Amino acid sequence: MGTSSRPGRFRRAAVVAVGLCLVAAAASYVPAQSRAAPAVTRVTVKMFEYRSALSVRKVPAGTVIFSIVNKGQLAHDFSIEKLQKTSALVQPGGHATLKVTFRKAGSYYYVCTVGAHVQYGMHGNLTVTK
Ligand SMILES: [Cu+2]
Repeated sequence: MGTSSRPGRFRRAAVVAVGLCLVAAAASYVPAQSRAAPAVTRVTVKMFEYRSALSVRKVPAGTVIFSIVNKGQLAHDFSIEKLQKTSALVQPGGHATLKVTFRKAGSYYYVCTVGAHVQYGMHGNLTVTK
């Protein structure tokens, strides 16, 4: 005996193996949204004469997309000095986006580089956390 029951046992083992593979595949499947993608933070910057109002003062390290809206009567821009990242010049009523990647935590000084606007108050600090 033994030899006649082998094929059956083998088939059963194969079925179990395939079943386990399916379970493993299902367990390792993670929907795209919950995968650990690099975090992107969105910050709105409203500009007036003469100040820039950020929707948040603190962001986690990573990519930040600044949505800049000029609510003033003069053209303005938004610049992160330390990283030499400056938005396009934004006309009154206009908007622009600026994508900046902050790799290190710290304090990042931002300014409007137009004329003497920084001296009139268009500056501040954005805190980047780990
Ligand atoms: Cu300005």
